[in-house]
Amino acid sequence: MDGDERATIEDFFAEDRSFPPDDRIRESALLTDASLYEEAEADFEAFWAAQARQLSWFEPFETVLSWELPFARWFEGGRLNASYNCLDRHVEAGLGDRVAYYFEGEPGDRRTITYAELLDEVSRCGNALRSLGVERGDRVAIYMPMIPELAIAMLACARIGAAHSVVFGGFSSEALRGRIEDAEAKVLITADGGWRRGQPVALKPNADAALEGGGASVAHVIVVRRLGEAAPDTAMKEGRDLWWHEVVADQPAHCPPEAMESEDLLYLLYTSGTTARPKGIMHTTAGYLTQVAFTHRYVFDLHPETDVYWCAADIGWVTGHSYIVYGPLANGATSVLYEGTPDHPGRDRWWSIIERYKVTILYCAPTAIRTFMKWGSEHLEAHDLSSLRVLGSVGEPINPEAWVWYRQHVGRDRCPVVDTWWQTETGAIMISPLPGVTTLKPGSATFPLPGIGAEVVDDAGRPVSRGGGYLTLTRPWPAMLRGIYGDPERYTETYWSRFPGRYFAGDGAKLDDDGYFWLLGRVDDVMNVSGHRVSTTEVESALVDHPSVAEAAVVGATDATTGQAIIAYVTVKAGVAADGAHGEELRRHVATRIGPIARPRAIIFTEDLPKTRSGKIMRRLLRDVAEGRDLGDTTTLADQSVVEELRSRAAEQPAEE
Ligand code: 7RM
Repeated sequence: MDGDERATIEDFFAEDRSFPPDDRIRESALLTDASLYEEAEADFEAFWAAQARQLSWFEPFETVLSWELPFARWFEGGRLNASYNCLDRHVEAGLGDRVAYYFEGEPGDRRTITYAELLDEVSRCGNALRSLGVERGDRVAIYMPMIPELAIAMLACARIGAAHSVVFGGFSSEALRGRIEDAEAKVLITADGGWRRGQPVALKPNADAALEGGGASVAHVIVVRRLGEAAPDTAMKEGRDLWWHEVVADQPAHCPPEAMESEDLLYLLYTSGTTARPKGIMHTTAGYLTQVAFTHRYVFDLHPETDVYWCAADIGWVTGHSYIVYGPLANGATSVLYEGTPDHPGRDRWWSIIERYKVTILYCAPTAIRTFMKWGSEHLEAHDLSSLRVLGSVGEPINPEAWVWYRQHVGRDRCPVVDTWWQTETGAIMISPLPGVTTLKPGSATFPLPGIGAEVVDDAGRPVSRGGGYLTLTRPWPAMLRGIYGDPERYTETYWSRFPGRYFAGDGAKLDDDGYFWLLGRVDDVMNVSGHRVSTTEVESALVDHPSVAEAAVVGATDATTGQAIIAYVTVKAGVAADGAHGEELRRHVATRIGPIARPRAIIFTEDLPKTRSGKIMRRLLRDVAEGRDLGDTTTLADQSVVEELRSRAAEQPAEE
């Protein structure tokens, strides 16, 4: 390129469809103009202070923000309790009979839990924890399936001022042990097991294994009886283990909430780094609650009196913490909570849930949407989805074609799709449209929310006004992580050192001519093809743009001539032939859609892609498969068999064209 410097990440994919907010949404939307953006730009601290005042405080805060880069303290001097904000204040306002959760278990069992009932249960659980010696400032580990007791346990911890550390129920006993030990948890709350694809899956044996030869800080284990007869051999250790229904049910239903300081630890959530020790991401009370409540209300245009909201994530992931538990409850919303998988007993389980509860807001991951695309739209068509009003997406870049499919088949062309970008570390949504305000472009998370500062910068940290680069955050925000538990240096080093004065999220992004943000995936995944820096997301979007493709994952494999060559793993829709001729057609399609430099060297057809439990494609594994390397640690993989399958397919591929 004539000695010119290459762009940090190049821009290939152009998407020109756009959707202004329609009248139906605008008629009742909380917000229909840019006033909130203007208010926040004029004085972002005053803006966040106004949001914080929407919470109930035992003591009002004195300062809004003290910022000693990279350490922020929000709303100091104030005292409040997260569980009080999620429960008591609604009951005191006369809303005790409002449904907090419609729970549906995978086998079809159902429970409706009102705010008054939830407050009752949380209080009993809080008293049970106190009776076992858990005090303000302690940590409690939680390892459970997606049942109401998981949310109850979290809120009970918050009520008595103990920080929870939820470990996703699909993780191994070693992962659980490591997290218990890092946090020095006093109590572990678990269950005999849960239901998955029609089968009982025991959990208590994993909890026992985690505590064997480790986890010495745990004095007691509380066990919810979820499987009952289906897990007949649940062993209970004398003196250590207690059944939830014995220790919780007998407690008084009054449990005074601790008046916590704004910056007291609310919870730890560990992110599984691929190689290094997991990082215990720290979230504190007031700033976190302020921003999750604010974003939940405005991003989904929540009308708590009438909406039925469903976030189909797992509570063990940050999306569940912020948008199944704290955000919706702080706003007095009615939510659906579903235990199981989308294909049990049939591939229309989600649509029957939406029909039954008349869900108005659905929030889920692109991986789910692409799976439904693969299965075919006939599973949706038999169901009445007319209650839906707003659709959300989170977890990965959503390819424009998947976005359009979601809008068309789930939203029946009537619902805005809000693509929400954020991380465990940010605690709450950062970049997202607002349904009544923003003109949507399929595949774009659009703009930073009011109060948020985000910029795309080049290798040298200079802001770019158009094109690709690194996504950075330019000022503190209330729900930001306060650090990595026990390791302040790692916090500074990991998030604040690559670009001085900026938080660097690890993601690539580009800005288009209208200033829209387009997320381009992790910068570690950016490929270098003959000196061109190509994002995996753009090639994947070009593949999913072909009518036969449901899902694609692209990686760069070492190549003697071009540095890296693009290898594409592709899942086709039901009924499409996955043969060599079709592979050729897809290679051509990518070259035409975004340019010859992005033409994959090989297309590998596959039924499934390796994904983490939260549904993110594991490109590292695919790179290893493509380059024939040993796979290393695959314990965070949702389905181990996928990799073996892929390895044998990759071996069938010719090395060169
Ligand atoms: C909420 C969550 C964070 C990473 C993040 C991105 C990716 C999440 C989007 C997205 C493109 C989105 N927390 N990511 N949302 N990429 N568009 N709307 O996922 O900590 O588990 O993951 O997920 O790479 O850095 S997380």
